[in-house]
Amino acid sequence: TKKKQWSWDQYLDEEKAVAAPVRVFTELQSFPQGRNGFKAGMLLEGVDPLHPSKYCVLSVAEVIGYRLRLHFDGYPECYDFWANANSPDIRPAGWCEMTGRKLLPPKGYKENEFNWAKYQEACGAQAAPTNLFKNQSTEQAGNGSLFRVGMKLEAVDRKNPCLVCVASVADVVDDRILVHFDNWDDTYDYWCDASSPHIHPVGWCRENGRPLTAPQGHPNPEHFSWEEYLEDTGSEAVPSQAFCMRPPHAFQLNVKLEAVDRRNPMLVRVATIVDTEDYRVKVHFDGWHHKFDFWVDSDHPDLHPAGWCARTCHPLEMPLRPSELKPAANQ
Ligand code: MLY
Repeated sequence: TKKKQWSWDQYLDEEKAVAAPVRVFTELQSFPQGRNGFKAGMLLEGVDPLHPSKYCVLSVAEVIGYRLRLHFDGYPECYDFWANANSPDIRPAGWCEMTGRKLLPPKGYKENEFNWAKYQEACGAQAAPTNLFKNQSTEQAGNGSLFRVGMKLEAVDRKNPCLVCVASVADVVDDRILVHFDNWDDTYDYWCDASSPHIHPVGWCRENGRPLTAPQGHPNPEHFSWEEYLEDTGSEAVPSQAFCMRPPHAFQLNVKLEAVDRRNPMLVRVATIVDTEDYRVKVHFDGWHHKFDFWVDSDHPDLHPAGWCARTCHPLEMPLRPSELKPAANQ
């Protein structure tokens, strides 16, 4: 059967809906300037999404439009993940060594045995040329520079968002910091910039009448004192001028956009904002059951303006039509 070509214009017309305007998206969500120059097989370094404190040896497994499937060399494919070509989480081969960071080598290699030149030769693969990395700002943008590794702050645990916890700056790269929760493993860590609504200066909870979650194993968590803790750990608080919380996002209810499908992240789907909070939006995939709706930070790099897929040569999964709704297929 002949299928009419799907178009955003026609769809918005039919649905009497509007697309979220480009200005409500961040730069990393919006239409990219250049092309995705990465090619399958290229080697690079990047942050492990499940352990954000670790930089690992990665290779490009697949390129679709402006997106990349990245593979941990030597590890099973089930750990592969998707990133945009302008992701600040990826770096050229050699970046860790140059910046004094630890690099997790491919499985089977010892940390001190790994050598990029030999590795490229051994696997007959090339490092991704540095000019492909569009993300890396060369300067520490504004307030980012006041953050120093080891300084303390109060931060939302994004896996347990009702908790504001004692945290440290674990790393600083360009204008981003790595937030680490004291005495917890790195699976709760996240990268953010000085404008993040999730980070606050020492004393914020007390000033705002909110409970502060002490470090794991703290002897007296109910009576945590920053003064004592800073003293005992020989650390400083991040200066309060470092924080510059951004204003709430400007997504309106019912606007349409393109969003990565969390259950199958190689797919980008037609979506609608069905609920909003100051810094989060609830995404619904058009034509799909509401049980697949999810809350996400409004600046998440998997949200894009309508037309992003067309512009970046990425397939767009169009909405299911009522006639296509098969109970087994979408439930
Ligand atoms: N129920 C979770 C809570 C962990 C909170 C960790 N944050 C504070 C970094 C657990 O005990 O595993």
